Amino acid sequence: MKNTKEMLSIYFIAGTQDIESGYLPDVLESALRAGITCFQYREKGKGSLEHPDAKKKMAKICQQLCKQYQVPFLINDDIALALEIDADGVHVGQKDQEIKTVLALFSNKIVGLSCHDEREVLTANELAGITYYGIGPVFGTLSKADAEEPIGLKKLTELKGKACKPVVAIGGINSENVQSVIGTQVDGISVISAITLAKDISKAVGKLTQP
Ligand code: 3NM
Repeated sequence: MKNTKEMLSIYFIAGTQDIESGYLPDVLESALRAGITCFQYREKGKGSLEHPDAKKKMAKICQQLCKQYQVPFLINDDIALALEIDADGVHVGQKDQEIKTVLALFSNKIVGLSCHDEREVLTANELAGITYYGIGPVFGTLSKADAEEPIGLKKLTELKGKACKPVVAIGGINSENVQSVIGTQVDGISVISAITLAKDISKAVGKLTQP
């Protein structure tokens, strides 16, 4: 992976709860084959794996696939698991582990932080070591029960302008609206359902890249 912008260009996020029928590693492998540039294992919310051993096993299968395709493998929120299996990095939210603790533990790794407003972006700008900000939700999303209010494209543009780190947009991004999101000059887009609910994953990933 050449740089962070390249890594963020088609960033796929999923956990077993996002797969309606089928097997997460099969979905992931199709997405990897189609050209996703980053994967975040996010085992969270209704229907997610609860047993730590089951989660670790699934994480390791996904990690191995990402290695095969030379795509960074990140873990959402679960710092202990990310350290234990030596993930390429972590993504944390504002309500997860304290970001300074995370940065100390992952000094040579990828660290992503979710930001939803100007205050969060400006606070994050003061910290060294964050690799990128995840900003959203841009549009309404059905994939995160406790998502904030959608911020829309204008606010996304504003927040991108304030960010001193690369930005990946998140929330409700699909083949219909992806070009409008890319038009805000963000560094990349991240999706769950645009890939997990697609009948043809290869086509779905293609539509996220080409106008
Ligand atoms: N985080 P979809 S929105 C995981 O705003 C996540 O921080 C969000 O799923 C945030 O692509 C979101 O299906 C869900 O809308 C994104």
